[in-house]
Amino acid sequence: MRCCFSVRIKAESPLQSGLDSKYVSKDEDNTSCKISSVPLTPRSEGEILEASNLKSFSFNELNIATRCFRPDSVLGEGGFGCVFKGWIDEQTLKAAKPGTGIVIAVKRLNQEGFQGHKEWLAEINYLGQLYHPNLVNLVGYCLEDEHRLLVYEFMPRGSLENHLFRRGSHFQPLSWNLRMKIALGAAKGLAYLHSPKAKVIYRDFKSSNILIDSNYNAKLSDFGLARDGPRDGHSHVSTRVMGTYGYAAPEYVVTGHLTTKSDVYSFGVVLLEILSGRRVLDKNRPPGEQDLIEWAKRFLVRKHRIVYVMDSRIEGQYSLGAALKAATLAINCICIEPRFRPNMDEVVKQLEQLQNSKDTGSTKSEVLHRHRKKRTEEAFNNRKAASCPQPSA
Ligand code: ACK
Repeated sequence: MRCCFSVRIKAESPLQSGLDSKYVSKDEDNTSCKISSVPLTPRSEGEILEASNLKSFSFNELNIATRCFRPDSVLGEGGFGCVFKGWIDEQTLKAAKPGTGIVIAVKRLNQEGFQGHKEWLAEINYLGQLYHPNLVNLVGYCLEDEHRLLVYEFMPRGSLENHLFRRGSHFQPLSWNLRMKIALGAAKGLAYLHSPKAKVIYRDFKSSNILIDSNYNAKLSDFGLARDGPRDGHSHVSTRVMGTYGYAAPEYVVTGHLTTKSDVYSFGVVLLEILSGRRVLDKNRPPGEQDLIEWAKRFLVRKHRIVYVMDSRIEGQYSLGAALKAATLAINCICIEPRFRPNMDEVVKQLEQLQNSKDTGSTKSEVLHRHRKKRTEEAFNNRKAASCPQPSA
């Protein structure tokens, strides 16, 4: 069981009153969605729940499905509460014996948690109506007395955060190819949210909200902070500042003006985490390295220094050209001026090109060259640190 390390900026999510209607029906192959143009605007809790087409579970059903929320059924813990593993029948969606039927993940709202009923409702409002292969599938919910639960498809490989940052000899670091696959999947999910079909700003894009299935397909989860995008003629949505430190776009933190480019910034931060294997904010690192963006910027301004940002555990799995393209994309996404950030369709295009290019493996000489440069730079830095010690924090 793990805890959510990141710090939410604010957790109170005012669910806006004007929710666009997005009535979604899945295509037969479950890969695309249609949104009817019914000009209805669900506002009340009852309307949102009704419009969602989700299964309403009783607390008792979920109690049985998770074997009474046994501690050994816990998959993890977030700001919302704990997530439990459970089983339901594929046809009837009723609780099934462990090991039979389909596996589900049951998120149980922590009564004392800082995420509340409004975020629970926002999750149902968005995930209950939007469908895309790169969004986690919400199966149903439970609203009974003080109980608030959400039932999702089970994502066997957990979160990207877990894969990138867990350490231990028995954990294999994600390969370069899988990192790029996950980045592309997450980018597609975000691009779909920003598309005219959905028009949603996700607002909490971070590695702990990206879940991974058995084939390393990435799916976005946790729509508690999502908002409808700006309406016609408006450039942004004004909101209270919410999200997670490190991932939230600077202009949004300062002005409260939310645009799709705020999500693009967060995507750039996650892409940097993917490339470097470092958390965006990490108090356990030496001063000067705790803020990933500040630290990485020093290296990312010069082409030949990009290797110093890359996760040393995947050395030799990518070419310098591919690393350069991915790092340049990350830099563009975290550009201080939102206008100069690419939109998510462009991000998807660039990541697709990166995947399709033959330019993935390093040549032997490239790897040797890189090793040599890295050793030289490290020796240089060590000498510099010895002669000029850092002031203590
Ligand atoms: O990284 P993890 O193992 O994957 O720990 C977190 C934790 O719960 C809090 O979010 C895990 N989790 C969340 N949703 C799911 C899901 N649908 N399937 C599997 N694990 C999940 C997540």
